[in-house]
Formats: sequence, structure tokens, C-alpha cells
Amino acid sequence: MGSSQKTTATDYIANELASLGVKHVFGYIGARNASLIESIYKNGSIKFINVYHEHTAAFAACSYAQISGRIAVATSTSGPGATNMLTGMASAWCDSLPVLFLTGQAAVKALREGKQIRNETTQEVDIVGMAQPVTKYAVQIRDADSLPYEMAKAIHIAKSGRPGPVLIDLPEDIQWAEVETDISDKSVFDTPHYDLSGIKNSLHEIVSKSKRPLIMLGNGAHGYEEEINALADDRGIPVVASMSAIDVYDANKSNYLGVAGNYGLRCANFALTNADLILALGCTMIKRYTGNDIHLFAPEAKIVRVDIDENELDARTIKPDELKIHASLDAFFRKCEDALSIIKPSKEWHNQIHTWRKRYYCENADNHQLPYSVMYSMNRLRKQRDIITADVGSHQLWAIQSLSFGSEQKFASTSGLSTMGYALPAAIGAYYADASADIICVVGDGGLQMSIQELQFLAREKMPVTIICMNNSVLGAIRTLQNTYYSGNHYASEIDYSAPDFANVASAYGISAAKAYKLSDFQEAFALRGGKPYLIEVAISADVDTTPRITSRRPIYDLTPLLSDEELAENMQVRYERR
Ligand SMILES: Cc1ncc(C[n+]2csc(CCOP(=O)(O)OP(=O)(O)O)c2C)c(N)n1
Ligand SMILES: [Mg+2]
Repeated sequence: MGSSQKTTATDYIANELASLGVKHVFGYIGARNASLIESIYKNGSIKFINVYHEHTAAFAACSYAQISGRIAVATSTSGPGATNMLTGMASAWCDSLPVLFLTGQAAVKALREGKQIRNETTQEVDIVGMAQPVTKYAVQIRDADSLPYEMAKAIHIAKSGRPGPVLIDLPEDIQWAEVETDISDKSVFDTPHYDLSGIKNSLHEIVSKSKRPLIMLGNGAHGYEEEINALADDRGIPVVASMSAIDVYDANKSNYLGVAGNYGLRCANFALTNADLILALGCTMIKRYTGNDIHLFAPEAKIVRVDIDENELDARTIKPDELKIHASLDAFFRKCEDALSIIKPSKEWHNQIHTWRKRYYCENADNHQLPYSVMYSMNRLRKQRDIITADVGSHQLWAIQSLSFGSEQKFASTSGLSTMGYALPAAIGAYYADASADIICVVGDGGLQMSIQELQFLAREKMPVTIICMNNSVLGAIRTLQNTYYSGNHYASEIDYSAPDFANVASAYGISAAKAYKLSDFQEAFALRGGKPYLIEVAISADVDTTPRITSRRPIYDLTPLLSDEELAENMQVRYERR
């Protein structure tokens, strides 16, 4: 213990966050976090980002963490404020994002505690109990002197191992109380250590036999762009990605084959299927990527899975002979350099990859239907440094299939929880994570209506975010699902659903807006963006489907629209069957 002095708990929190380099706290005020917010304002080195809904604060913090890789902070009052942040906590949980949630709470003495009543006072909910299943650590501070330790512990847990959200619940009397501002002894927190000596020989043996290697990137690959680019480039290894990892590897490189899986590109899925080695880096390899029939997935491949989360490795086995490596990618790259340096794709594999990329990487580039033509034209007109956020629905799938990310372009969306309403708050978070990037928010009419109040935030802050609202006036992704599984009955996705004129809505908020009915409208409107909030509403037919995609539970190499038997055969070097 070092020297100490007294300060209030909320001043302590603000000072501590500032000393950790936190520059922004997202939040919404109420009686029970007013003290914390006052301390943040008075601190002077942290900007309080005052949004219009607690879910925005939580989602913005998620995307801030996603883009910056740093810890993000969100705060709400107790009760409904706290429950409004729960979805954001679950999003951060599923997308492995280090976010510190700070909720206000009723005073310790006013809490219901063990009594069999619903609440002792207003706005009292057991947020710790509710948050426990979707946070790495959730604690209510019962004694102000435990705050320094608990805060250091929570932040350590959020960032260490597989990152994720943590919650500190702050009863109001604790917020006002004095704490000893003693530097807690942070060495008490373990730093995970990964012992890879046991797998080195197996790894060496597997990679030495491979002629058709492939890297599959998952969400956990973020932060290792340099190492991954170096490995793939030095060894000439092709790369495919999960939805959340489409911005990790430079998509302009000829060995990149794009997003894989049920809504992936044919080239990525052919590469996965035909590979003899799949190096899955920070990727959970759920069925979305392997297809439903595991025996049809990559029949000749040895799979090497590197995951920081041992539970992921234990809970899921893709193939009985796969090599599971429990390690951070940092440890993996450092300790397995020798084995990685002998990976050598054959000339035939190299040529095959380039043929696939040429044939199928931009399969929809010549599709003149609106969403696709808009996406491809965006690729051509985008700035070299930008961040695209995407909501959830068909437009998200069009985006991940069509948009390409160069080394200075980033993508923030939610693939784990798939939370509608994410994209606009995420654009706000992205702006504070990197204000110098061009920020573009791709969102559906359904998703925009879930966060539409934040148009006022953009207007108030004059925030240079361009919203591209892909308005098909239906909850498209669900309507498509109803076509397949519910006899085309569009209950609640089209029936009893409607969307407003978003350009008019934007104008009411004082935001410039344009409408695009055809590609040239979009191009003209897109050229006018920059320096201010801006909304482009793109009118899309409700019937535009997502292609290519899986239908009828077929394997991932057999996407719809189906290729002819001959064309499929041309792309397959391994055994396969057709349904
Ligand atoms: C919070 C939330 N509620 C419901 C869903 C289920 N859902 C997934 S996609 C979707 C439709 C999205 O519609 P829209 O935003 O218009 O996008 P589109 O699919 O039309 O492009 C719905 C309702 C969800 N993912 N998240
Ligand atoms: Mg829609």
C-alpha cells in the first residue's frame, strides 16, 4: 500500500478512469448516477457522451471497444436505466468486447436485500443478478473502501484472456462516500500464461504435410492484423474470414477470398472445403461457417484451432483429429513461429485460389439490383480510411458480402448477439474511437427505427456520420425466412409493419438528407457527404433476396443460386455430395 488521501467514490472513479487513459464515457443520466456524471464532467480530461437512450450508451461503448481495442465505459442510472443497458452487456459478452458498465443503485440501506418483496424503493432491480450470465464479472460495491480493488479487478478481468463486459453496481450512498485513494496492488491479478510446449511437435507435423493451407479468421483475430498479414503474405497462404473479421486482412490482396459460411462467398467456401489445413485463428467455427452437416465440411482438412477461450475449444469439436491450441494469438505467433514458417502452399493451390478470387469474389459486382450496385459503388467511392457500421438484417449480409476492407478500413457490427438497433449507436462509438475516419452507418428501416432518437445526437453534436438507410419497408431478413419456413406468410415483417419517410424524418431533426431510387441518385448523394450528419435513404424492393446463400440446409460449397453440376465439379478437388 502506498500513500493515501480521501476523496469521494465517484471522484475516485473519474480520476482512475482518466489515469487509465479513458477519454470518453457514454451514458444517460438519472438520480442514481448523477454523482458519477458530475465527477466525470468535473474531472476535465474525460468527455461525457450524453446520448438519448441507455441502449445507445451501451452499444456505442461496444463499438468504441471494437474499433479501438481499448476498454470502453458506459453508465446508467438504476432500475430501468440499468436494464436498458442489459442488451448492450449481452452484445459485449457475445462479441468479446471489453466494456466497463457502471450502474447507479439505491442506497445500501434502502435495498430489498433478502426480503421477499419486489422492491424496497423505486428503481431498484438486482442488476448484478441479471447481468451475471452476460458479464465476466459483476459486483455491487457495499463498502466504499473496496472500490479501488474492485475497480482494478473488474478492469483487469474485462481486458484479460478473452475480453468481455464487466459491471460495477454503485449504490448512491457509496458514490457519495469517501474512499482511500490508495493505489491497489494490481500485481494480485493473474496474467494468463499459455504453455504451448505440448503442441509444438503436432503442429509441426501437421503443417509440414499441408499443400493446401488456409487461414480462417474469427473475431479474436482483431488486434493481430500485422502478424496475420505477415504470415499470409510471407507464406502465400489464402485467407477467409467470419462476419466479424472481414476487416482484419487487407481485402485488396489477391489471396483474400472474403467472408465464409452460410452467407459467405463461394470462393471462401470452396477454399474451406478443399483445404487440407485450416488454421482457425480466434474463430469459434459455429455451424454458420461449417454448415449443418459436419461430415461434409472440409473432408480432407486437418483443423488447427487457436482460441484464447478454453471453453470454446472444449465445447465444440469440428473433427476428432483437430489440434486445439489454447492460447492468445500473441503467444501463438511468438511461440509457434518455427512451425508457421514452414507452411508452403503448392503452386496448384496458389493458382486455384486466384482463379476462385477472380471468378467469385465479386460475384455480385455486375448485379445491377439496387442494394448490390450501391454496395459496390460505395467500395469505389469510399475514403481510404473509413469505418462502416452495420445493423442486423439483409442489408448486413449485403454489406459483408460486397464491401471490401483495406488496411485502414474498419467494420463494426454485431455478429454474436445480432442486435437490431446497433448500427447508429455504433457509428457514434466509432466516431469517438477514431474521429478522423470517415464514418458510414449502413442500417435497415427496422434497425434505424430502434435507435432513431439518436438522430438528435448527430444533429446536436454536428457529427460527421453518413447514414445509409437501406429502406425496403419490411423486416427483410425475417420476411425472407418466412418465405422459406412459413409458407410466405409475412406476419409482422410486412403485415402490420411500416416505415416512415426517413429523409423527411432526418430533415425534421435538421439533418441533410437525400433519397436514392437508382444507382446514379446514390452516387450523386454519396459524393456530397462529409463534415456533417447526413442521411441517404435508398429505396429497395422488398423482394431482393440475399445471394449467394445457403438454402435447404445444403453444405457451404453448394450455395444458391445453385451452380450447374459441371461448374461445381470444376471447383471441387475433394469428395462431395449434392442434395
Ligand atoms: C433486437 C432485435 N429484435 C429482433 C431481431 C430479429 N431480426 C433479425 S433481422 C430482422 C429484420 C431487420 O429488418 P431491417 O432493419 O429493416 O433490415 P432488412 O433485413 O430489411 O435489411 C429482425 C426483426 C433482432 N435481430 N434483434
Ligand atoms: Mg428492412
